[in-house]
Amino acid sequence: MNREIKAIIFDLDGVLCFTDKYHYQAWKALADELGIYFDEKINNRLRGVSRKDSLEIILERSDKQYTQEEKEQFTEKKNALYRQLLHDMSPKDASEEVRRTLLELKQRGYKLAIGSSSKNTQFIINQIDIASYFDAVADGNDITYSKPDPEVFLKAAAKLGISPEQCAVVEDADAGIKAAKAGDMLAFALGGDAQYSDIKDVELTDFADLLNYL
Ligand code: B16
Ligand code: MG
Repeated sequence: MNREIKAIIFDLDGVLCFTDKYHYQAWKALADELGIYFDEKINNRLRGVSRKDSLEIILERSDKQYTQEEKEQFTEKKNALYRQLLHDMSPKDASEEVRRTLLELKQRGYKLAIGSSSKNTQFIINQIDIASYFDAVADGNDITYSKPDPEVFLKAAAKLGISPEQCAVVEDADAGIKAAKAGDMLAFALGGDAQYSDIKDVELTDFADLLNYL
């Protein structure tokens, strides 16, 4: 790597913790109610995608046209159920490997941030008790454009006061790798569909593998 990295920006869902099963349950309940087919494969397409855009992907399987107001009701309903399910999360949902690695990176002098599309980021951070590792958080509430737009990562970099080319991003979603590269950042792919990206810089074997590159 021929650039000096000063900060690392972590995606939340799929990297620091896993909320996809809760997203799945909540979207499935809504889809069932609307009589729309939905499965785990379609759910995989929602990784890193905003709530609004996720609904559009689900509605691809519907013959009906819904108004903007109806769509807003659907996303609100899904989110209410999703937040109820998030109460099941606890500090155990951030693994020892994740905690150990974050601590080591901090000790090595890196600034750490979260860059997530989720508007529930703060709630999840509190549930799994990881706030103390991070110097900044940028999330779905800070942005107009969702990944693959780089906005959320650029916001995180600005909050840290570090220039984008000195930031690395860790992502599980292809949309997140695209966002990192569009923001001129180094992109680490960790699982998900990020690992198949043609534009990722490094593919990680696991979370702690980061320590071999930084
Ligand atoms: P919310 P990330 C993303 O989080 C999820 O991967 C994606 O499935 C979800 O639709 C999106 O957040 C929005 O979440 O409904 O809570 O605002 O991977 O960017 O941390
Ligand atoms: Mg993710």
